[in-house]
Amino acid sequence: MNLLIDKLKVCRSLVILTGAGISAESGVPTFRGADGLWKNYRAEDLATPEAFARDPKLVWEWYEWRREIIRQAKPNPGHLAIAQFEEIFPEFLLVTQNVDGLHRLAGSKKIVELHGNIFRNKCSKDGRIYQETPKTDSIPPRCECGAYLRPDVVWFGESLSSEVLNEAFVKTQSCEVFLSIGTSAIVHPAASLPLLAKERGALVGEINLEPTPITPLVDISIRGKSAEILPKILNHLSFNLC
Ligand code: BJW
Repeated sequence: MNLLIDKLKVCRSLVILTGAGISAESGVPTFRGADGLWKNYRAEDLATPEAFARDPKLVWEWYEWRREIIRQAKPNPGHLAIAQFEEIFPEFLLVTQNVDGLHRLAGSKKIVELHGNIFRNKCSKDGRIYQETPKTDSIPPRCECGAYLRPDVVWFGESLSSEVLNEAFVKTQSCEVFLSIGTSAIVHPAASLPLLAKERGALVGEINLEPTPITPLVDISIRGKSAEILPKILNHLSFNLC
């Protein structure tokens, strides 16, 4: 961890990629692993356009269940530390795969949400965005055009917003330090970002409970809980500013 802190002390541009692990200590289940969200279902049964077409009620109810868990959750010290990093580094971008909105609640502003936001909905036919869920007996609710609404998230096989993806790639190409935090680093294109950063000469660090496919490639790998490690790193950096 000391090497990472030393590098961060002289670094002007930082990009952070987060995944479900950063929200684990807020009580939001991760996707994979023993207690993961897929444990009772296969991803293809829930997080694909085909699954929604096949069984819209099942998919909608799974998301409603997750929304209820996330509504009860609060940002943890890991989210809060990342929000502070934004104040320290002149060039900063937080790229999150999470759809839970906890980074924004923690105060992060320089953020792109690669996989959308679970609380927004969109029409499955015309793409019209609904910031809130209309009150109705229909499950899923319907758009004014009559088609079902779905959560405004990115499912397998769907393209990410090109604007959002472009910002993530541009900042990753030029950052001095890239941190991958709480992600299994298997879902693309997010998982390509640390590799790109490494290729372009950035120092790449990883904070995770377990090894991931990128562990052998990163410069610094820190094992542990992000909600414990990130505040420690922040303490060293804030002290340095005085
Ligand atoms: C802790 C911790 C603590 C726990 N502290 N750590 C290139 C190669 C191969 C395949 C592809 C490719 N390019 C595209 C694909 C296909 C596909 C893909 O990547 N498949 C892979 C599975 C192989 N990608 C796509 O389809 C993407 N679309 C796309 O690329 O379009 C163009 C295209 C299409 C088709 C073919 C080619 C090109 C879209 C991906 C959308 C992903 N969507 C989901 C659901 C979002 C909505 C929802 O929330 O329901 O996004 S899937 C799910 O996985 C979710 C997550 O954001 C994403 C990543 O998961 P994450 O965050 O890493 O969570 P976990 O659970 O996997 O890991 C948690 C980690 O935390 C673990 O490592 C723990 O150890 C750790 N941890 N507690 C620190 N306290």
